[in-house]
Amino acid sequence: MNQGRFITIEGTEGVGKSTNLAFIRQWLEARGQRVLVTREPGGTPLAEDIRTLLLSPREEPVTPMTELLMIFAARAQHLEQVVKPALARGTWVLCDRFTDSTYAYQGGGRGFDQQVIAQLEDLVQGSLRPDLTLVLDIDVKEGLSRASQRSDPDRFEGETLAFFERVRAVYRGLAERAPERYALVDAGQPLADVQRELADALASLANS
Ligand code: Z5A
Repeated sequence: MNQGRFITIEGTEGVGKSTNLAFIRQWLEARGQRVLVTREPGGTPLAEDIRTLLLSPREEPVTPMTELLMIFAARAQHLEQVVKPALARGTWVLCDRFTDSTYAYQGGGRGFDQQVIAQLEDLVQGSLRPDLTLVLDIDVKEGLSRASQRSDPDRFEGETLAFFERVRAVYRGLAERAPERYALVDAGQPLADVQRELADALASLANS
Protein backbone atom coordinates (compact mmCIF):
# COMPACT_ATOMS: atom_id res chain seq x y z
CA MET A 1 0.00 0.00 0.00
CA ASN A 2 1.26 3.50 -0.84
CA GLN A 3 2.29 5.72 2.05
CA GLY A 4 -0.06 8.69 2.61
CA ARG A 5 1.13 12.26 2.21
CA PHE A 6 1.68 14.62 5.13
CA ILE A 7 0.39 18.18 4.66
CA THR A 8 0.67 20.92 7.27
CA ILE A 9 -0.92 24.35 7.38
CA GLU A 10 0.71 27.25 9.18
CA GLY A 11 0.48 30.96 9.82
CA THR A 12 0.13 33.75 12.36
CA GLU A 13 -3.08 34.65 14.20
CA GLY A 14 -6.27 35.16 12.20
CA VAL A 15 -4.68 34.00 8.98
CA GLY A 16 -7.56 31.66 8.10
CA LYS A 17 -6.17 28.17 8.82
CA SER A 18 -9.46 26.87 10.22
CA THR A 19 -11.45 28.39 7.37
CA ASN A 20 -9.22 26.74 4.76
CA LEU A 21 -8.84 23.31 6.39
CA ALA A 22 -12.34 22.31 5.32
CA PHE A 23 -11.63 23.44 1.75
CA ILE A 24 -8.39 21.43 1.60
CA ARG A 25 -10.05 18.31 2.97
CA GLN A 26 -12.86 18.55 0.40
CA TRP A 27 -10.39 19.16 -2.42
CA LEU A 28 -8.42 16.03 -1.53
CA GLU A 29 -11.48 13.84 -0.88
CA ALA A 30 -12.96 14.88 -4.22
CA ARG A 31 -9.80 13.40 -5.79
CA GLY A 32 -10.25 10.08 -4.03
CA GLN A 33 -7.88 10.50 -1.08
CA ARG A 34 -8.69 9.31 2.43
CA VAL A 35 -7.94 12.30 4.67
CA LEU A 36 -7.32 12.62 8.39
CA VAL A 37 -7.52 16.15 9.79
CA THR A 38 -5.65 16.70 13.03
CA ARG A 39 -3.86 19.48 14.88
CA GLU A 40 -0.92 20.44 17.06
CA PRO A 41 -0.49 20.78 19.88
CA GLY A 42 -3.06 18.00 20.30
CA GLY A 43 -4.55 15.22 18.21
CA THR A 44 -4.71 12.55 20.97
CA PRO A 45 -6.36 12.72 24.43
CA LEU A 46 -2.98 13.12 26.17
CA ALA A 47 -1.68 15.65 23.65
CA GLU A 48 -4.95 17.60 23.93
CA ASP A 49 -4.43 17.73 27.71
CA ILE A 50 -0.95 19.15 27.10
CA ARG A 51 -2.49 21.68 24.69
CA THR A 52 -4.88 22.86 27.40
CA LEU A 53 -1.97 23.29 29.82
CA LEU A 54 0.04 25.18 27.19
CA LEU A 55 -2.64 27.58 26.04
CA SER A 56 -4.35 28.42 29.34
CA PRO A 57 -3.30 31.77 30.78
CA ARG A 58 -1.63 31.26 34.20
CA GLU A 59 0.07 33.38 36.84
CA GLU A 60 3.17 31.21 37.10
CA PRO A 61 5.60 32.16 34.33
CA VAL A 62 6.19 29.30 31.88
CA THR A 63 9.87 29.10 30.98
CA PRO A 64 10.67 28.90 27.25
CA MET A 65 12.31 25.48 27.77
CA THR A 66 9.23 24.14 29.60
CA GLU A 67 7.00 25.34 26.77
CA LEU A 68 9.29 23.84 24.14
CA LEU A 69 9.48 20.44 25.82
CA MET A 70 5.72 20.30 26.36
CA ILE A 71 5.17 20.98 22.67
CA PHE A 72 7.57 18.22 21.65
CA ALA A 73 6.10 15.83 24.25
CA ALA A 74 2.65 16.35 22.71
CA ARG A 75 4.19 15.94 19.25
CA ALA A 76 5.87 12.62 20.14
CA GLN A 77 2.54 11.23 21.33
CA HIS A 78 0.63 12.55 18.32
CA LEU A 79 3.15 11.21 15.81
CA GLU A 80 3.27 7.68 17.25
CA GLN A 81 -0.43 7.33 18.00
CA VAL A 82 -2.02 9.11 15.05
CA VAL A 83 0.16 10.53 12.28
CA LYS A 84 2.54 7.66 11.50
CA PRO A 85 -0.14 4.92 11.62
CA ALA A 86 -2.40 6.95 9.30
CA LEU A 87 0.39 7.58 6.79
CA ALA A 88 1.29 3.89 6.89
CA ARG A 89 -2.31 2.95 5.96
CA GLY A 90 -2.16 5.26 2.97
CA THR A 91 -4.26 8.03 4.53
CA TRP A 92 -3.31 11.63 3.79
CA VAL A 93 -2.76 13.57 7.00
CA LEU A 94 -3.70 17.24 7.11
CA CYS A 95 -2.31 18.83 10.26
CA ASP A 96 -3.23 22.28 11.60
CA ARG A 97 0.24 23.50 12.70
CA PHE A 98 3.35 21.36 13.16
CA THR A 99 7.06 21.93 13.80
CA ASP A 100 7.21 25.08 11.66
CA SER A 101 5.03 26.63 14.38
CA THR A 102 7.76 25.73 16.86
CA TYR A 103 10.43 27.43 14.72
CA ALA A 104 8.14 30.44 14.33
CA TYR A 105 6.66 30.86 17.84
CA GLN A 106 9.32 29.39 20.15
CA GLY A 107 12.26 30.25 17.85
CA GLY A 108 11.13 33.57 16.35
CA GLY A 109 8.61 34.74 18.93
CA ARG A 110 10.36 33.64 22.12
CA GLY A 111 13.89 33.87 20.72
CA PHE A 112 14.75 30.24 21.45
CA ASP A 113 17.90 28.86 19.76
CA GLN A 114 16.81 27.35 16.42
CA GLN A 115 19.57 24.72 16.70
CA VAL A 116 18.00 23.33 19.88
CA ILE A 117 14.65 23.13 18.10
CA ALA A 118 16.34 21.34 15.19
CA GLN A 119 17.88 18.80 17.60
CA LEU A 120 14.50 18.08 19.18
CA GLU A 121 12.93 17.83 15.73
CA ASP A 122 15.46 15.14 14.76
CA LEU A 123 15.04 13.33 18.08
CA VAL A 124 11.23 13.25 18.05
CA GLN A 125 10.54 12.97 14.33
CA GLY A 126 13.51 11.06 12.96
CA SER A 127 13.40 11.70 9.23
CA LEU A 128 9.68 12.51 9.12
CA ARG A 129 8.97 15.93 7.57
CA PRO A 130 5.81 17.23 5.88
CA ASP A 131 5.53 16.62 2.14
CA LEU A 132 3.89 20.03 1.77
CA THR A 133 3.56 22.98 4.15
CA LEU A 134 1.01 25.65 3.28
CA VAL A 135 2.06 28.93 4.89
CA LEU A 136 -0.77 31.46 4.98
CA ASP A 137 0.81 34.88 5.17
CA ILE A 138 -0.91 38.08 6.23
CA ASP A 139 -0.07 41.51 7.56
CA VAL A 140 0.15 40.93 11.34
CA LYS A 141 -2.22 43.76 12.28
CA GLU A 142 -4.82 42.57 9.80
CA GLY A 143 -4.59 39.01 11.13
CA LEU A 144 -4.90 40.15 14.75
CA SER A 145 -7.91 42.23 13.83
CA ARG A 146 -9.56 39.16 12.25
CA ALA A 147 -8.65 37.01 15.27
CA SER A 148 -9.95 39.60 17.76
CA GLN A 149 -13.50 38.86 16.64
CA ARG A 150 -13.23 35.45 18.33
CA SER A 151 -13.48 34.22 21.95
CA ASP A 152 -11.18 34.96 24.92
CA PRO A 153 -7.48 35.26 24.01
CA ASP A 154 -5.22 32.30 24.86
CA ARG A 155 -1.70 32.57 26.33
CA PHE A 156 -0.19 33.36 22.90
CA GLU A 157 -2.82 35.78 21.71
CA GLY A 158 -1.81 38.23 24.45
CA GLU A 159 1.67 38.64 22.92
CA THR A 160 2.93 41.91 21.41
CA LEU A 161 2.86 43.01 17.79
CA ALA A 162 6.67 42.65 17.69
CA PHE A 163 6.33 39.00 18.80
CA PHE A 164 3.98 38.22 15.90
CA GLU A 165 6.18 40.14 13.44
CA ARG A 166 9.06 37.84 14.43
CA VAL A 167 6.80 34.78 14.06
CA ARG A 168 5.78 35.92 10.58
CA ALA A 169 9.39 36.61 9.57
CA VAL A 170 10.42 33.05 10.48
CA TYR A 171 7.56 31.57 8.43
CA ARG A 172 8.45 33.69 5.42
CA GLY A 173 12.13 32.76 5.76
CA LEU A 174 11.38 29.03 5.95
CA ALA A 175 9.11 29.21 2.90
CA GLU A 176 11.56 31.29 0.86
CA ARG A 177 14.50 28.98 1.62
CA ALA A 178 12.74 25.75 0.60
CA PRO A 179 10.11 26.52 -2.09
CA GLU A 180 10.02 22.82 -3.07
CA ARG A 181 8.35 22.01 0.26
CA TYR A 182 6.51 25.21 1.16
CA ALA A 183 3.75 27.16 -0.58
CA LEU A 184 3.61 30.76 0.66
CA VAL A 185 0.07 32.01 0.10
CA ASP A 186 -1.09 35.61 0.46
CA ALA A 187 -3.94 35.21 2.96
CA GLY A 188 -4.92 38.88 2.74
CA GLN A 189 -6.63 38.21 -0.60
CA PRO A 190 -10.33 37.36 -0.97
CA LEU A 191 -10.98 33.78 0.13
CA ALA A 192 -11.61 32.52 -3.43
CA ASP A 193 -8.12 33.68 -4.48
CA VAL A 194 -6.50 32.14 -1.38
CA GLN A 195 -8.20 28.85 -2.18
CA ARG A 196 -7.14 28.97 -5.84
CA GLU A 197 -3.50 29.20 -4.71
CA LEU A 198 -4.01 26.41 -2.17
CA ALA A 199 -5.51 24.20 -4.89
CA ASP A 200 -2.50 24.87 -7.17
CA ALA A 201 -0.11 23.75 -4.41
CA LEU A 202 -2.21 20.64 -3.69
CA ALA A 203 -2.34 19.77 -7.38
CA SER A 204 1.46 19.97 -7.61
CA LEU A 205 1.77 17.55 -4.70
CA ALA A 206 -0.93 15.20 -5.98
CA ASN A 207 0.78 15.02 -9.38
CA SER A 208 4.28 14.50 -8.01
N1 Z5A B 1 1.92 26.82 19.01
C1 Z5A B 1 3.25 27.05 19.33
O1 Z5A B 1 3.58 28.05 19.96
N2 Z5A B 1 4.19 26.16 18.93
C2 Z5A B 1 3.89 25.04 18.25
O2 Z5A B 1 4.79 24.25 17.91
C3 Z5A B 1 2.52 24.80 17.92
C4 Z5A B 1 1.57 25.73 18.30
C5 Z5A B 1 2.15 23.57 17.14
C6 Z5A B 1 -2.69 27.72 19.12
O3 Z5A B 1 -2.76 27.50 17.75
C7 Z5A B 1 -1.35 28.25 19.50
O4 Z5A B 1 -0.37 27.21 19.58
C8 Z5A B 1 -0.75 29.21 18.51
C9 Z5A B 1 0.74 28.93 18.50
C10 Z5A B 1 0.92 27.80 19.45
N3 Z5A B 1 -0.92 30.54 18.89
N4 Z5A B 1 -1.92 31.13 19.14
N5 Z5A B 1 -2.82 31.73 19.42
P1 Z5A B 1 -4.14 27.47 16.97
O5 Z5A B 1 -3.80 27.11 15.57
O6 Z5A B 1 -5.11 26.62 17.67
O7 Z5A B 1 -4.71 28.96 17.10
P2 Z5A B 1 -4.84 30.10 16.06
O8 Z5A B 1 -3.56 30.49 15.46
O9 Z5A B 1 -5.53 31.16 16.81
O10 Z5A B 1 -5.65 29.49 14.81
P3 Z5A B 1 -7.21 29.32 14.43
O11 Z5A B 1 -8.11 29.35 15.61
O12 Z5A B 1 -7.27 28.10 13.57
O13 Z5A B 1 -7.58 30.56 13.61
P4 Z5A B 1 -7.12 31.11 12.22
O14 Z5A B 1 -6.09 30.42 11.55
O15 Z5A B 1 -6.78 32.49 12.52
O16 Z5A B 1 -8.34 30.91 11.24
P5 Z5A B 1 -9.85 31.34 11.08
O17 Z5A B 1 -10.58 31.28 12.39
O18 Z5A B 1 -10.24 30.49 9.98
O19 Z5A B 1 -9.83 32.88 10.52
C11 Z5A B 1 -9.97 34.01 11.35
C12 Z5A B 1 -11.12 34.94 10.82
O20 Z5A B 1 -10.76 35.45 9.53
C13 Z5A B 1 -12.47 34.24 10.62
O21 Z5A B 1 -13.47 35.11 11.04
C14 Z5A B 1 -12.56 34.02 9.11
O22 Z5A B 1 -13.88 34.01 8.64
C15 Z5A B 1 -11.79 35.20 8.57
N6 Z5A B 1 -11.12 34.95 7.28
C16 Z5A B 1 -10.38 33.87 6.94
N7 Z5A B 1 -9.90 33.99 5.67
C17 Z5A B 1 -10.32 35.20 5.22
C18 Z5A B 1 -10.14 35.91 3.98
N8 Z5A B 1 -9.39 35.43 2.97
N9 Z5A B 1 -10.70 37.13 3.87
C19 Z5A B 1 -11.44 37.64 4.89
N10 Z5A B 1 -11.66 37.02 6.09
C20 Z5A B 1 -11.10 35.81 6.24
